[in-house]
Amino acid sequence: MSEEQKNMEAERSLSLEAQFEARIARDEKIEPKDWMPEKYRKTHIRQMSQHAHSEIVGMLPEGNWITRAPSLRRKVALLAKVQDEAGHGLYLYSACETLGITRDELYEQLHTGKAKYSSIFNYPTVTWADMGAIGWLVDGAAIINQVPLCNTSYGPYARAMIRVCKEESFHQRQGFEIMIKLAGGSPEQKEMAQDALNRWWWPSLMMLGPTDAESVHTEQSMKWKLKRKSNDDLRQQFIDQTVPQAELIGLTIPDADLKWNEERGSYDFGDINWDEFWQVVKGHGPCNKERMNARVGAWEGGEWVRDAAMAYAEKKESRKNKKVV
Ligand code: BYC
Repeated sequence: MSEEQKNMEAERSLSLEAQFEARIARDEKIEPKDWMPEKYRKTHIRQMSQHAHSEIVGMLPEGNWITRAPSLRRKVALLAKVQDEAGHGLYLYSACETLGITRDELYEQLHTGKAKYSSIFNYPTVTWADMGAIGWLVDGAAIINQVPLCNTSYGPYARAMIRVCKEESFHQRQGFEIMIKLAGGSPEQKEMAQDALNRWWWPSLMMLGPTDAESVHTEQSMKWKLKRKSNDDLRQQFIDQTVPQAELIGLTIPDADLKWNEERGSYDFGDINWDEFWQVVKGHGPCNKERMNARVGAWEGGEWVRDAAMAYAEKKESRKNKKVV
């Protein structure tokens, strides 16, 4: 390319970038075939694939309890919730594919540890009350994070989020209902609910990401309207919404420093153990190995199904071609 051509190319992409920024400023949706900066494309693949992987890995801790749900009604609701999560993962993988990455590449990134998934799913589910706590707290935090994403700038992500949020809201209610029942039950049941709240509270706060001061992507993602609220704002909103719910059902949030701040109109809360968070993110949480083994095992175990489907498709195609000749 000559120097002149290079300059023309740079000028063209500058004006494309200016047009792109103007569209973002006007709150227009960016669609898959529209021009977009390479960094916008990459950061969307990063966040959306992390989200998709979280949904798929997130099925594991709850899948653990489907066969042990205490009644048929509970089993049906939990089964439906876990199936919804598979669906969310699939919409999100499809949305990622519109940005020019293949499903196989996305899986490969998860299986080799190159792509992250939410820290929260690396904790064990040891009692039935954990199903309540996950629905109430984890899905509760997810809704707070995801409702603003219905308004994100990338069209396929924003549209996927509308349905995801409706389903998350059912998940949150099924979890809270389990907690209401346990908290109002026998002393042993109430203790089980309190124990689950004690174990899931802090990881749920961490799930919303590092503090704004530590968050490397927030500034740019907010500019591109990929993120509509910062991690700290979402965390505060989650706390303010959840504390009264715990009070309503007679459970205690495990934070001695939690206190209503009249001036700010929200709760002050204690220090989050960010060392624990980063340990979990780096792969050293209580269940990271177990989760990855389950996903990689499912991928390897399903190889023969994929091979058979491909062989069948090829056979069908070659028969069709023979008929045409
Ligand atoms: N876990 O600059 P930051 C669900 C990483 S699924 C692990 O603040 P960003 C559900 C972050 O990726 C819930 N890693 O990042 C499913 C970055 O590392 P990289 C999942 C985390 O993107 C089943 C680094 O830390 N929801 O709801 O601006 C059952 C610096 O962070 C985490 C979504 O994925 C974490 N918790 O903000 C029930 C929603 N937090 O990538 C429920 C969409 C941060 O540079 N995602 N990191 O290597 C988001 O909204 C944002 O990506 C986050 C992080 C708020 C999570």
